[in-house]
Amino acid sequence: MKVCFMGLGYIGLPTAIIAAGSSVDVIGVDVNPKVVEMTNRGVIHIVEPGLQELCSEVVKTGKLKASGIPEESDVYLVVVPTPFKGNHEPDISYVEAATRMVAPLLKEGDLFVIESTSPVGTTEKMGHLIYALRPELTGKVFIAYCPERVLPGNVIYELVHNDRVIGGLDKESTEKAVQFYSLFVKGTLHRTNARTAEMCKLTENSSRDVQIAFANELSLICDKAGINVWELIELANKHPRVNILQPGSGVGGHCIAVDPYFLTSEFPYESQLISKAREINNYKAFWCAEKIENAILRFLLDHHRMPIVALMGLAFKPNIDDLRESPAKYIATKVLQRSADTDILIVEPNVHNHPVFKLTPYQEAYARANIVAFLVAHQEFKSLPYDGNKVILDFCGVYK
Ligand code: SAJ
Repeated sequence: MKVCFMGLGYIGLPTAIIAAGSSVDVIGVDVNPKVVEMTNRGVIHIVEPGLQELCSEVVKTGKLKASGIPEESDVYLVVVPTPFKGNHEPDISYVEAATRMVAPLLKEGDLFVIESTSPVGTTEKMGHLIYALRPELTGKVFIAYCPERVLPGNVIYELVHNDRVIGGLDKESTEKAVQFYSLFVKGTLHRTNARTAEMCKLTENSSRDVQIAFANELSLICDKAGINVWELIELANKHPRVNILQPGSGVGGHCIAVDPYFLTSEFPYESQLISKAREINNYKAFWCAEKIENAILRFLLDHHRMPIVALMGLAFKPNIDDLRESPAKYIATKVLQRSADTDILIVEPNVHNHPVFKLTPYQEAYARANIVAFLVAHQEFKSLPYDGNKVILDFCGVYK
């Protein structure tokens, strides 16, 4: 069996590698020539624990090849980004472009699956597009939606062990997709229809966003009330039916900070809570930036000189190199703009070079700074000894 992955990004690449480790031959397609070239050398272009070793292996054995254009296969998986445009409306143009690329290659009995997070109804739309482009195949291709659910940083384990929700445009498509995923997924494969599967993905991420917003709201209340929010949450979570998440510098990444808008843009009147959670989580990053700027002013008033400030972390969450929709990046940009006359050291241990930010090693930045703002709870930071002579703004519980 040959499988064509459209997209070799944070989800497409690991899934292609895991699939290639099972009994199938994989062709991975990406529009970025650098990604194609690196993958063909067996080198991964993302940071993900354990993935490099697996990639070298499947490229060496010839089970995974990369290319800029798709090849005729038996299964096609669309794993491209779905960002939003303008007014937080989902942009499915990459999904559509990938569908248009594979349509000419499809033959009777092939399986076409969308994994990209998509607004409800996208799989139906792509089904119509395929049959408009290839009318002779109408009803003869199996078409399904199966959202990915893996957590960056733990992708290899979760790709194999997480349960999956699989929804076909018809029962036969669901069954065909279940057969395919059972080649490399050990978790349970739950059958449904395409619309429910699409909605399920949006529900999962919106649910997490709402829960994090609650933790972030508590952190704002606690800051005003002079209460340690980390201790508070730990104590409240001792209740058998309470399970509060952790506050941080905001919510980032390409999933949780994006997917709820797929619901709020389409169902604006019905999604009041989801919409408010987005507002709170966005506001938290703004609030952190204000706190840092206030600390700089306070230092200036107290010491009659500008402080050295260390901003610790740029990634959207701990122990990864992914800066997409990162609240820490937003905070750093804002503080740099507003405090141009201050010596600001930017730290991100998981990134070597950044085109915009000049990066400083974390130990050096911590040692030199008068004000240290922890924006991401990277593992490395936890080994830094707490220095009471510095102003420490611990937004993400490094020292909790
Ligand atoms: N965060 C907090 N407090 C927490 C947990 C997370 O502030 O207690 C922040 C993180 O720092 C980060 C953001 O939330 O900025 C999102 O991080 P995350 O770890 O919650 O989620 P992602 O974006 O890495 O992955 C999510 C996962 N979805 C759910 O947990 C419901 C993952 O399973 C999905 O596959 C992924 O989105 C996706 O691709 O949709």
